[in-house]
Amino acid sequence: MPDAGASLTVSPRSPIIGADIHGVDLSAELDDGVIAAIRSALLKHNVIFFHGQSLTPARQTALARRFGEVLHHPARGFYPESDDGLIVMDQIPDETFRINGKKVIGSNWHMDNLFMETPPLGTILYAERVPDSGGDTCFASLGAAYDSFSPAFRSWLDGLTALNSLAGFQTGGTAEVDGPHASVHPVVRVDPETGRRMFNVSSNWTQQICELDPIESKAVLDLIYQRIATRPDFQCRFKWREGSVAFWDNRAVHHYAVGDYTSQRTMHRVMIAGERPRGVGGLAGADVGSTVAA
Ligand SMILES: O=C(O)CCC(=O)C(=O)O
Ligand SMILES: [Fe+2]
Repeated sequence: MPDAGASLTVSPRSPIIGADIHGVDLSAELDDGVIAAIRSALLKHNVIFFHGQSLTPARQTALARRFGEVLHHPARGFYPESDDGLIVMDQIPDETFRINGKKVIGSNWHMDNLFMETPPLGTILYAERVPDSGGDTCFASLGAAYDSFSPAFRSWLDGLTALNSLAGFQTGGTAEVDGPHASVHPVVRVDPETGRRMFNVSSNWTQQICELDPIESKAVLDLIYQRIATRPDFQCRFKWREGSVAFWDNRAVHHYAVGDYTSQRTMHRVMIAGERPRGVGGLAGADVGSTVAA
């Protein structure tokens, strides 16, 4: 039987972010060499796209498990999850592109679950049904955004940590959460495999830079978020078809689910567990406590 990934090719979308992967059937049992090639494409391009796939929930979670443990969402009531950890996001926004008055899930620049002590390594999203038009997902490189600042500013940021918490997370009710609601992480994370430095803050979770007062913290965070959100050269935008798969490195990108559609969009989502983020010189939130400057 031919190997389901023997003819795998990686086509970068730009030198900065995103690549399309062809020649692999994700529903098949893939050998270690193919998984290693996918993993290395993910680390290099930060988000990778597959096309024309056919994934049952069991196959999708089996695929995720080749890259790490499946991560159950710690906030109960986010979305019903299968025992395997897969959720089905079924969304039809109204003509104002909102669902029950709230923004479409993920329609802001963000990382997933940064409030956790060990935020997800990545997320695998599979399109079961796509809207007639709209509903793209955008991705922005946190490494490119970091690199674009001056050396002096970067080295100052390298020594900072931030408090990330679930506060403000919209669960539609009182959030019951397994594990801590908040974690302190370095503002700049170093990828242990590539050595790449990248921002590790996200407006939906990051409350404050611990070493700064609230006004300073807001100004610095806004500057970082603005750089991530407003530079198309650090971004790519994915147009979904039925059977498309996006696999993003949640440590390396912000993503934005554009909520501009009014017909059904059904996505299957699995998160992969990650490790505690480490910063420059091994800086870790656990080493600095969780107090913030008043
Ligand atoms: O629906 C999408 O395109 C992505 C939504 C999102 O933010 C997520 O699944 O983490
Ligand atoms: Fe997300």
